[in-house]
Amino acid sequence: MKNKHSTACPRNCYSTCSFIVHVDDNKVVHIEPHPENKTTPEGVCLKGLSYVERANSSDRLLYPLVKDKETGRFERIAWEDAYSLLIEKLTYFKEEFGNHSVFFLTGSGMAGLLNNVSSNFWKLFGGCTLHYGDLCWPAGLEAVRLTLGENKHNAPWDLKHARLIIFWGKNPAETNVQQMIFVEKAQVDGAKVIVIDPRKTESSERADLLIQPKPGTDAALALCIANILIENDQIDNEFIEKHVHGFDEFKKHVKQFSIEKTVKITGVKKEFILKFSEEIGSTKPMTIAPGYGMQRFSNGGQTIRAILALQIITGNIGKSGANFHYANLQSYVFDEVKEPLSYYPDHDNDAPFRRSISMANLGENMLNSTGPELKMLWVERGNPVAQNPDTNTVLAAIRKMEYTVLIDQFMTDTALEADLVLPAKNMFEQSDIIGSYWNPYIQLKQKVTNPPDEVKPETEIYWELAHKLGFDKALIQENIPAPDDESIERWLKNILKKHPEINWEKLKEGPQLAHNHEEIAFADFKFKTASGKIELFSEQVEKLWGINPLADYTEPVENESTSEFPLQLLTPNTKNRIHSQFGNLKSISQFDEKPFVHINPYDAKERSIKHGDLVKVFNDRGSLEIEARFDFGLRLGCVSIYNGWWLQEGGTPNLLSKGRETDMGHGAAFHDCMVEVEKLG
Ligand SMILES: Nc1nc2c(c(=O)[nH]1)N[C@H]1C(S)=C(S)[C@@H](COP(=O)(O)OP(=O)(O)OC[C@H]3O[C@@H](n4cnc5c(=O)[nH]c(N)nc54)[C@H](O)[C@@H]3O)O[C@H]1N2
Ligand SMILES: Nc1nc2c(c(=O)[nH]1)N[C@H]1C(S)=C(S)[C@@H](COP(=O)(O)OP(=O)(O)OC[C@H]3O[C@@H](n4cnc5c(=O)[nH]c(N)nc54)[C@H](O)[C@@H]3O)O[C@H]1N2
Ligand SMILES: [Mo]
Repeated sequence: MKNKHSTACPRNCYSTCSFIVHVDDNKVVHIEPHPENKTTPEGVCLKGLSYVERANSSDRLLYPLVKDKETGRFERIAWEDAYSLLIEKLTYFKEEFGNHSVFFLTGSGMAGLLNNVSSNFWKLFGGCTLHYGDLCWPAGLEAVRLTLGENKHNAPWDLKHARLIIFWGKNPAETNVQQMIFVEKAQVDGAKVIVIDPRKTESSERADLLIQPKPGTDAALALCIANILIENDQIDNEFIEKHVHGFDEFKKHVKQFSIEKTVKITGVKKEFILKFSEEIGSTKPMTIAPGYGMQRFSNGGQTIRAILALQIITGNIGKSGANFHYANLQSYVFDEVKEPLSYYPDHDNDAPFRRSISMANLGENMLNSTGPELKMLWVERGNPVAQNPDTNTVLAAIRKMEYTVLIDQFMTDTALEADLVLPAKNMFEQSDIIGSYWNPYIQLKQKVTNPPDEVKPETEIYWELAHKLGFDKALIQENIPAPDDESIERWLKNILKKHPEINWEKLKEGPQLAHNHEEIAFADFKFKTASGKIELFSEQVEKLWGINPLADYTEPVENESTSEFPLQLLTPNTKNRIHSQFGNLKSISQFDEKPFVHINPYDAKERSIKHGDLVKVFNDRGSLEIEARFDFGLRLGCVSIYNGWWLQEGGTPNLLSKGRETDMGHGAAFHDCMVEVEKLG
């Protein structure tokens, strides 16, 4: 039977597209744009289109697999046997070593409110070890929260009113393709676009100016520009007077960032610095869209604060076309705390959990866990072997576990390390509600097909386990929905009860604007900071993170002078994958089958490397043997490998990165990473 349904993409991506799926005989056969989402009118990207292949892929995991300890091979087992193993292991580790010997690890592979069911299960279990911080964006979130009070920005479509758009360490032409629609509209109306990125990117190809600083030095560049703008009185004094706390201290502080000093730190020519500050000083309204890539340094939080300061001192806040586009959490209406308190590991808001493992330091923290030692690992929606820093240490930590359970759709690098692999549902096989960190919509990702016979959504696994473990029936009923569609719907509608403004029937038709959506963020000039004003000087920054209350520049911990390796490794995102997903599909791998490293031909020449040569990229943490590709647009001294590649495909760049936290927010400083490249053969 053929039919059509509205749904939305649950991947961890700015765009969070709405789309319509055509289903024929329980198979997804076609995907088309959803006309009602104002931010994604042109439809999904190639990854979205590849869902047709992904849903029906012959590589999908379709039944439970257990590893034969002797041969290392996986063998199919029945669900009843898988449950028996799970009960046996969970009971054993809990009784012998305490429930905190079980570590529940999740990644960002699938969004949705039903993910909370897993926490409910682990609470009923008596608690377990969790992790804090995350791999993605927390340094910047914390930087914006402590400066503006909240993470929100103008409606995405308002960007067309900006006259100056600065993509600072963001590459939306690949990572937020839908944003380019509004950039083009602004450009048609005469807007200028500036890109700040050590790489020449698809976004910079559309720009009027590209500035290529040395990675990790952007704070110095921003503070220098602030100094020039203040000296030239190209700032909004009235705005500062009314809404800004700490301007005098800031003004004094930025004097140290002279042009000469900044040229030395950033490697950006004086003429470029002057041109850049002239554009900022003379063009309004201005929107800066800083990316998440740039905050993956040990100085990432302060870098975001320094760039945000330019938005503030020029008065480009609270107006059409004028705002700081970091993250828009206006559709995160279901989170009890918008700014997750789990960023503070000692915060005791969930007493039965022990939050001792840092996502950034996953490998080391797991290896060194005591009281009790970790014994059993349960991974869901994540691929930490490929995506967490320092793959070799992560591998050692997982291999030290006595038992590892993993739920996924495919046999990933992390799945290969597990003792028991359970098949995961895909986005079409269970309904759920999702938000977005860019567009202001709340959406229903609808169930449109039944999962294959032996694929069970996580909620069903928890439901069965909770019963088999003999947990209190009333508590199970309350916390974990029964497997049938009605119970799932009831569970979701129950959450909606607290939000009468969101209508279930309307959600089935398409995206709904979050009721608290503000077209222009901060138009009321109310800032939820300690002082009630925008904080250029933040005592909280010092108190919570022990760093300068003013935005400051410090060198990345790993750099040319602290490392014996001369090249700076960048590991950005790429168009046709979301992190470690999609690369295994033919519609995606037809473009690139194996990982490769981009290198500037001059750096390559010094090493006698030619385009297409097999090279070794290495440091003291690990190495990859991959193809070298010339990139004339890459800043000298930098090399770049997209993140997301699997070990099975030829290696993840995280073999080279170090587990290290950012200066605030407990993010991961992937880009504090020096390497060397040498020709092989
Ligand atoms: N297609 C696609 N889209 C995605 C994703 C994906 O994997 N694929 N992932 C989603 C997720 S989870 C995230 S976090 C976002 C991230 O997407 P973005 O915010 O765009 O971040 P990145 O791609 O990590 O980095 C963006 C740019 O920052 C540059 N950069 C690195 N270091 C520096 C620096 O020191 N200074 C400056 N100025 N620039 C620097 C890189 O060269 C890169 O071009 O994308 C989301 N969207
Ligand atoms: N070197 C370097 N490393 C990075 C980054 C970088 O810039 N550089 N970026 C970091 C960032 S920003 C992020 S967000 C992380 C992302 O890394 P992760 O959080 O690990 O996310 P993904 O790789 O997108 O997906 C993880 C897995 O979830 C699985 N999955 C999908 N849907 C479901 C489901 O419904 N159930 C279950 N059980 N599994 C499912 C997918 O098949 C996939 O194997 O990577 C980080 N790693
Ligand atoms: Mo991310």
